[in-house]
Amino acid sequence: MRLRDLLSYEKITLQCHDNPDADALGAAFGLYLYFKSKNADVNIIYGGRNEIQKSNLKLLVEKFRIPVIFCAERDLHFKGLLITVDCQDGEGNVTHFDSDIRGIIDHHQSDFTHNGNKELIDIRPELGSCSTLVWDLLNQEGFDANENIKLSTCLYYGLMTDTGNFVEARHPLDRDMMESLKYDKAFVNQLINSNISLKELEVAGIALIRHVYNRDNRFAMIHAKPCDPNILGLIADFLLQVDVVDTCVVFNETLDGYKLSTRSCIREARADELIEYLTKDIGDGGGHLDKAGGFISKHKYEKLYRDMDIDSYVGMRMNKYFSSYDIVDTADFDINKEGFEKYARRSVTMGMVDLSMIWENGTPVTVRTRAGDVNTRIDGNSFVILDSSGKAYSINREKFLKSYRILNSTYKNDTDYIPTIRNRMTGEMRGLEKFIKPCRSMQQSIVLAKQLDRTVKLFTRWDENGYSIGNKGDYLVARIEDTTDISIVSTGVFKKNYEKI
Ligand SMILES: [Mn+2]
Repeated sequence: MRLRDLLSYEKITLQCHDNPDADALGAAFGLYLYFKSKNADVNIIYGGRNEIQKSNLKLLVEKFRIPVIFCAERDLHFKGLLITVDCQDGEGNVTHFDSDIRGIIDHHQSDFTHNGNKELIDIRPELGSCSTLVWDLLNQEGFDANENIKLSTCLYYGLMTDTGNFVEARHPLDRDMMESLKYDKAFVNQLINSNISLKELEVAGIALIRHVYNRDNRFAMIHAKPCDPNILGLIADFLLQVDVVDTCVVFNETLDGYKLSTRSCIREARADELIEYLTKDIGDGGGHLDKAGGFISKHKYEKLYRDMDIDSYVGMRMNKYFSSYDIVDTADFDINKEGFEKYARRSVTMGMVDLSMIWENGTPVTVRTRAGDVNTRIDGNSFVILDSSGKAYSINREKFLKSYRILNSTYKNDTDYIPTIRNRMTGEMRGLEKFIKPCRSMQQSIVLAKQLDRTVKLFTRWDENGYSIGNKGDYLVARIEDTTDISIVSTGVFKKNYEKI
């Protein structure tokens, strides 16, 4: 979708979901300002039973004069194009309004198939907020959100509240936006401090009293009454501070599903992995080692767990999680006893970047790809390699020239994010694409590998705190020169890159 292509419509209506939140308002406001700057006839609306009530949202709308109109009536027809923002028509929290033609700008997993005009639909469930999506669309049109502090603050606050304080902001675009927006810090602080109503304080209090504790696996869980999703995170943060609680999950029901928030303070269980386990096949989730959040779709839940209430389900999955894996710690793991076999690595095309081509020596930089960030400092010898899954690694010039050959073709990025490089001193960001050259490993490297028949958590010596997880079917791969250097390779990547010898 390109926003400039929508300018041909004589009238544009941006519809937020009922009870709009900061993300819906921020995203709609961004679109509104762009269309307005092009002299389009544009409005922001929402329907439902209630006008905005939350004090932080009222503050936001009033202070920034977001021109949002509440439509209590249902039988309305909107001329021209109606775009649902941060939502999709047919969802429980979206009042249906009639219109000539429809579009969607949203970041929610869709339960529907949309047969409409592709140019009018942009749905990206991988993004933490709809504000991020709009920010990206605005950037494509050269519309800089930082030129309007009201807008930059709205987008920032939208992402912040939709991702539980950035905990669930896991797409590189989310981080790009978060790091580059120049927002009104004092005002965001004011918003943070008018986040909870007295009613919600009571909900949180009752929730804490009604905790369930599991002694065997040292976890606690809470089923809270309906409340703003942000409050789940607050309850979970509090719950984790209890001395006998190592991990916890707090959840509640929404119109079309359940919101969940997980926390962990132990090395053996990551909060982001817990949330993935709890939402597997029925929703999605993500976050960090210590904090994460996610969503279960009622529609999908009913299909798989019709006879189980949500409390039993969460308790069952939590217990199952703790008995679902083995631990491999490379510090005391004897590879010779484990039935590893020899494989040769096929030569595959990767990408390389000579960082000294970009900025001068001494510059601290972050290379960002879909698979994560790599921090390094440019020193004349610093190269970065992007492997076939898009993951970046640092490598020095000498080592690179010894083992790789640069190819005479162009590098193809297969992910939904174009790699970037950021100067951590100045904040300047550049697209990496034009600096990437394809390359290929010259040596055939031999490894020892073993396919997993059960989930494994791998603890390595270079990652003191975290672990990487290998699922059934994945491979443990050890370098033949150093058998304590073990990593996990997914089934698909392994089959593509290795062959048995
Ligand atoms: Mn949202």
